[in-house]
Amino acid sequence: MTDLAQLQSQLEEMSQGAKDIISNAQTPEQLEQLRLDFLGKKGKLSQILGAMGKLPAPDRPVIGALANDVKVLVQTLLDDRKTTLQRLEIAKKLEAETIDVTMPGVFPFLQGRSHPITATIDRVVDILVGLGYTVAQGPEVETDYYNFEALNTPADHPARDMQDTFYLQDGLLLRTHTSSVQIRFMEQNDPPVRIICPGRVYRKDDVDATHFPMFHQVELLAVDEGLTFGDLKGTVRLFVEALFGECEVRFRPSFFPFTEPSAEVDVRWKDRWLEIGGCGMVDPNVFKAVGYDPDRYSGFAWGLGIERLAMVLHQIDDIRRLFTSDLRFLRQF
Ligand code: FA5
Repeated sequence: MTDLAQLQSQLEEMSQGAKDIISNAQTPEQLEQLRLDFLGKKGKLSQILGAMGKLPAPDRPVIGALANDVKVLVQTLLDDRKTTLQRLEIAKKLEAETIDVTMPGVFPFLQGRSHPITATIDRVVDILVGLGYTVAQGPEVETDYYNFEALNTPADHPARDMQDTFYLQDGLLLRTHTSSVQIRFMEQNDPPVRIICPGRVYRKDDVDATHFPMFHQVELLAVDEGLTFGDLKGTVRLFVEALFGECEVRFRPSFFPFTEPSAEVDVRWKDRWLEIGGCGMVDPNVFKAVGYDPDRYSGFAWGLGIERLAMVLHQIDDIRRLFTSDLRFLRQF
């Protein structure tokens, strides 16, 4: 005999039981099984509703309403538990897949590095900026005026033969030295001057162990009242020692049209002297070309060959090695 109270208590029991069982389900599969057990065609709720037909007609809506409440409750419990299980799953995955970005990579990463010429320029610039110089730049395609004329080297001057020039069209040329930047800077700036100009230069030189048709120089120019050759020598020595450490330096009297007196700077390397650059006191004619008063100002300048510095620094016996892109060579630096 089925009566109202019996079905009511069965529904109560079902909703109580569902709360415990569903909140303990551990997998989506278990949840699906519970859904079938409670709400499926042959599930508990169907069985209870099946018995409803035997109730007196006025009691049926009471059970119908209660059964509906239980159905909604069970469905809500199933949905909530499903969401909880999904969250737990994600948290578990995140923990398992945590990436330690500080771990070294599995593959040997190929690490880039500076070319020895670039690295040498960087070191040279660092040292000279440390001495108070600032970097100035100029074009590699120059006019005859900036490369020669304003540097006290007119067209018929025999010193033009010292630097065999690549001429371009329309009176242009590839600068043969960074000294052209001296003129460009002084034209635009009043003294005092303390600049360096690292850059590429070009000459029709025959290639050998110490010469290449394209190479790098770093120009230095200081202009002020009262600068002397002693200041120039001191600066060269300070620079060479900062770059190479203890090392023998020699000043050889020389000639440049734009400096007077002039000297070549040699560094002792592998039991022989290697010329690293030229230097001297700025010629008064150069000051006149840029509108500086030569009676008031004096200055010194140098142009050092970067490749030669790199050769001494790294014991490189042939300049061509710096330009052949041989990785076996480059990977040593
Ligand atoms: C000059 O170029 C002058 N402008 C330097 C200078 C500047 C003197 C300011 C006075 C005042 P020189 O031609 O000697 O000088 O070249 C300077 C340095 O460039 C050389 O000592 C050498 O280290 C380097 N050099 C010259 N020709 C080559 C070449 N073909 N390949 C590699 N390095 C070179």
